Amino acid sequence: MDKPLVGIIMGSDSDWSAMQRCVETLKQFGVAFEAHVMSAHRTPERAATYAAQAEERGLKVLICAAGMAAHLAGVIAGHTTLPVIGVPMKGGAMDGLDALLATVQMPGGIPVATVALGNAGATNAAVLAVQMLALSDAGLRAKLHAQKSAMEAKVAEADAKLQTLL
Ligand code: RP5
Repeated sequence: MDKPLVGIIMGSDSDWSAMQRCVETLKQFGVAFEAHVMSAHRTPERAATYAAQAEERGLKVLICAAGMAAHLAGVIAGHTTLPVIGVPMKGGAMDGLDALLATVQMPGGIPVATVALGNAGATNAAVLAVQMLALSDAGLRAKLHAQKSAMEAKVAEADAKLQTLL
């Protein structure tokens, strides 16, 4: 396996059902990654050490998924200069609105690129990470263009099918 370029962290294994989409998407693009469960609250030292060592270990982008009081992405961002993508997870009393606000509302100077809640966010975090890596990788850029064309073709096909039903 190639050296991982993307580090995925989940606050809990209960985040996996959404975050498997992130893993699947990175696999589709052939991007090497690693994935771990660690928590800003339950394993704060482990999370801080992971973030502090990520750059020297060769990681380029970190993706952090957490729900409820979702501090994971922000804490990780506080310990690294690598770009951090935050994925708010659905669930809890507010079904993810709490996680969305906790992830996105970072103080100036410590950005977390926050994507959509839940399943769509898990996919989009992977695509955004690929877009970042593609800035210096022509092969990945070509794959992104191909993905866009495939999506376009799928919508055109759906539209054509709809016309036959009218
Ligand atoms: C967060 O709390 C996790 O990221 C998860 O989304 C949520 C609930 O965690 P569990 O109680 O299911 O482990 O820290």
